[in-house]
Amino acid sequence: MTLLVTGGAGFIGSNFIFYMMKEHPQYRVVCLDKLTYAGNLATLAPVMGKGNFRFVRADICDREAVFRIFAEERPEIVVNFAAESHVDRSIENPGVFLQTNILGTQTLMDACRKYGVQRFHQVSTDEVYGDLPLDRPDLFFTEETPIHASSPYSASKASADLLVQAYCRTFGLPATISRCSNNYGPYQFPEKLIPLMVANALADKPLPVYGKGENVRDWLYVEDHCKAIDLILHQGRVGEIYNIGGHNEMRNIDIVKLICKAVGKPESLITFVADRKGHDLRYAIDPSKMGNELGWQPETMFNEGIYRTIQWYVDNRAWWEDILSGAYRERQDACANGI
Ligand code: NAD
Ligand code: TDX
Repeated sequence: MTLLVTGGAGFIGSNFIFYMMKEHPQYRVVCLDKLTYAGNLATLAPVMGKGNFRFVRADICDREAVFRIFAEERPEIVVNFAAESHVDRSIENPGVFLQTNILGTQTLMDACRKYGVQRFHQVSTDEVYGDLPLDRPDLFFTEETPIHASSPYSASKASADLLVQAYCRTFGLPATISRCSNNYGPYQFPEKLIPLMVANALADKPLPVYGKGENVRDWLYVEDHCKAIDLILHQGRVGEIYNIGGHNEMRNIDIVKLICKAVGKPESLITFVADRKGHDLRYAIDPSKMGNELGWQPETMFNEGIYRTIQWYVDNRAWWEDILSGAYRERQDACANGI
């Protein structure tokens, strides 16, 4: 079985590669990644030398390169994590989000059609549903909730989802889609809330909380997301959407205060800054389809996972300091061309 993972040098994709190589040691795993600012080849060091792993630097929008890799590897399963993923960047510069997240997905699906891939899985997000009000804790996103994107990022992910459904219906592409809530864990790029706050706190820098910090996110430990995708690939029904989340709603301000406490820094570092434009108020996933159909349940509770994660960033300073200094880009640009 050959599994092609796009975006595997990023946060969730790398965790997924580690998970799949541990759970399915007989699989060949090919990682296709452009190594944008968000991709870090050093993250993949634990698997780089393995005989059943190959890294290819390529852009999912580059039709010729994508088709060549499919011709060489003939993957049975393709999981698409490759995306521009940061909402704030999509507000500054939407174009590349439309290019990668929509047209890149189309290019991959065209290659899947040509080479008869058995399963194409699109890693989507709960952000395609828009947001929920703060004063209605009884409301959750189900798979039937209408798409209602708020940011250029979520609009691009929603567009890709519509295209996946269209390819499934029109061309019979054997596709599935998962929509997960906010992930946390090791190897998350230090522009996202949790790693950014840990890095800033450790350096005694201000902790920029948007607005009043009352926005709510539904946090899931990254390995639970990886396990859910593995289940969908092997037991999920083609043409279906699966919501993934662990009922772990937290206000941003409470997470930032928890981080201050965990690393022994004063809450006076917290600085309230201008709110994100169009800032979604609350995300909350109803994951009952994953539980009822596939028997999936999150294994890592937030109280345990968040401290393990904070400790990982404390113990792996070199990983994120290399990113903050920009050294990782120079090194991988010098060595990764043509891999
Ligand atoms: P990330 O930004 O950490 O990683 C993205 C990876 O994709 C990087 O390695 C980058 O180099 C690669 N990439 C970007 N453009 C590319 C292109 N054109 N061609 C090939 N590779 C390219 O993202 P992440 O947080 O790991 O998210 C992965 C996926 O999961 C995304 O599709 C995202 O929408 C989705 N998702 C993320 C979360 C979350 O909380 N992080 C939650 C739900 C869904
Ligand atoms: O400096 C910050 N201050 C702050 O208050 C940052 C970076 C974020 N925030 C807030 C904004 C959000 O309410 O924290 C919350 C989380 O922000 P992000 O880490 O940027 O994540 P979010 O916008 O919720 O999107 C994430 O989850 C869904 C991922 O980045 C997406 O790729 C995924 O689809």
